[in-house]
Amino acid sequence: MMTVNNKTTELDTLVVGAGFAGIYQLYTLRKLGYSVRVIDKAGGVGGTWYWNRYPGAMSDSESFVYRFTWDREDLRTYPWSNRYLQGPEIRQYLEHIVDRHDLRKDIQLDTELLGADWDAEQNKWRVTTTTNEVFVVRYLITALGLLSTAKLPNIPGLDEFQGEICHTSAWREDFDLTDKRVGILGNGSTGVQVITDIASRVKSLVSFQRSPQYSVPSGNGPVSPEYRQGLNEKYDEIVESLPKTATCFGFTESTVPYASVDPDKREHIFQSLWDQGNAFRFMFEGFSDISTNKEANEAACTFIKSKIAQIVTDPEKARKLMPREPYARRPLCDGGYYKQFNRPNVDIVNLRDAPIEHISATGIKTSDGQFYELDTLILATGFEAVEGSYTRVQLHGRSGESLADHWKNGPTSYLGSFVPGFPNLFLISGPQGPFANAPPNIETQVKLNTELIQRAEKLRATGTVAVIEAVPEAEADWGGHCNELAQATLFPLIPSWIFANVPGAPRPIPRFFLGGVANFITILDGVVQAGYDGFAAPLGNGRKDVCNGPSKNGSLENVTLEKGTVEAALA
Ligand code: NA7
Repeated sequence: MMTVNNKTTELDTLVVGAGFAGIYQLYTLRKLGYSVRVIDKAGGVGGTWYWNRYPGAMSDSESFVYRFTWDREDLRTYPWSNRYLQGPEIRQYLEHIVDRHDLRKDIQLDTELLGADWDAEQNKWRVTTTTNEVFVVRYLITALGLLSTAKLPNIPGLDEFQGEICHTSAWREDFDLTDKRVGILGNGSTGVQVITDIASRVKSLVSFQRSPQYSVPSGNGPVSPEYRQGLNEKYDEIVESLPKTATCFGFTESTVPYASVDPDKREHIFQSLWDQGNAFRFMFEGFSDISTNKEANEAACTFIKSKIAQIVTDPEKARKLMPREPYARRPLCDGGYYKQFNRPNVDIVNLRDAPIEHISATGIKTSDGQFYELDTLILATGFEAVEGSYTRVQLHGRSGESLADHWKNGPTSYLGSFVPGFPNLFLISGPQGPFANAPPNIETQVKLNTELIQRAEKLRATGTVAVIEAVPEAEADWGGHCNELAQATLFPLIPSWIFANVPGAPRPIPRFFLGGVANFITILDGVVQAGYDGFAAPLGNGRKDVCNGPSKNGSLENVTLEKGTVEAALA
């Protein structure tokens, strides 16, 4: 029998994941003098952008806000040339940050987290990885990403397909689509980007769509040196404004309800949003209630549908591309998606009209008897979102309960990061954290983690053992608050990765805090001011009624809830 000699490494903190979150967390903790290492299963930094190398991969947050805000000099000097960053540019940017701040020496690549167990005697996590190294650490910070476990479709015959097949998050760079007959499953953000990018160079492209979606122009294009200069001059102002907004996309969300606007001006507002581009602007900058009020939402739907009808010349293709649902998913934007369907080599199959019957060695057969011969099948079928990032690892808390077991009734946390029974564990972008532009959103969470660790370490220096642990009531209160906020929107009307469907639960459970970053920060301030409300003593005050305290002020202010709309639709 072979004996494996494990190497044990003791550290203050282990961070798992070398994307935006892991990199910033490493930076903050190292600056404070703590011993910290980042591990990542990838062979490079970048997190989600390391893996998602599919054609057309682009962030749809604008370039000026898709970066760290804490390095003001770099904000002004790092070059970028378009309104949005492509995937490779984001990887290069993160590589640059890692080098600029000399972080690479504490990043250990090709090392996958397998599991971790809380040792209640030592108050430490014992972490196992795919290398033979065991980490014994006081703090374990998981920065695994919201969307990192690929979701593969369960379609009869998928395994029989003899052509090339690839999920977009496992894209091989030698995957050549030139002159191929390509089928693509999925038309979320990823599918829309892939279709737009490859339509012109493949022999044929069939987009198999279960739920056609609303997409608006991104408005991508080069930025002028004058634009960049102007931006540089007001970067401080921009950075300070971001946490005062709900989505942190670099604009201020409207406070004007649709119904209050003169009917003659409404169309003009939609048109100017369409002309300007950007999905989140379209949903949140023109009117305050597109995502919360049925009439406002229907108006946005009608506007986008009229654009689809204008752009797509074949009425049958246009019919199939028309969304049949409210505009209540993560909003999408594109660089000319709908017009790709005017190409003779591009077609759409609406799977609600004709579901897939099976996949064979050579293609896809739908229930209307059609057979689509394919050389290549692209799966743009999304991710096991949020808690799905944790299903492949074994994390056991104080009682031995696994995180997966803890979430058997739905993914929950306190403040998006803390789970009772899992002391000194921090989930960056964990369940029920804010839904917003990732880098600034992550910065807020990293700052909170860092502050809590400092507080615990100060207590430890005085001889007081203090773990950072949410009390169960805080988690329950937070979950209730997230649910209340979600029900005040139209998002629960649509099954999407924003919600988890838990068997037996009366309604889908929100995977996010939909109250916006500004309100989230107000809540965090309230938590801190109240003596670390909702965290167990001695670090916190151990209070139970977290959301009834000063933090309650942070509810979604602009929501105009149509009472009963969501309940009725879900009944
Ligand atoms: P999404 O947004 O979850 O989209 C997945 C797409 O795949 C969506 O169109 C799904 O249709 C479709 N899908 C999933 N399973 C199937 C099966 N079995 N058959 C047919 N179609 C299927 O993932 P993305 O990767 O596009 O985007 C994820 C986020 O990453 C994105 O929003 C950014 O924030 C970054 P459905 O809608 O479920 O009918």
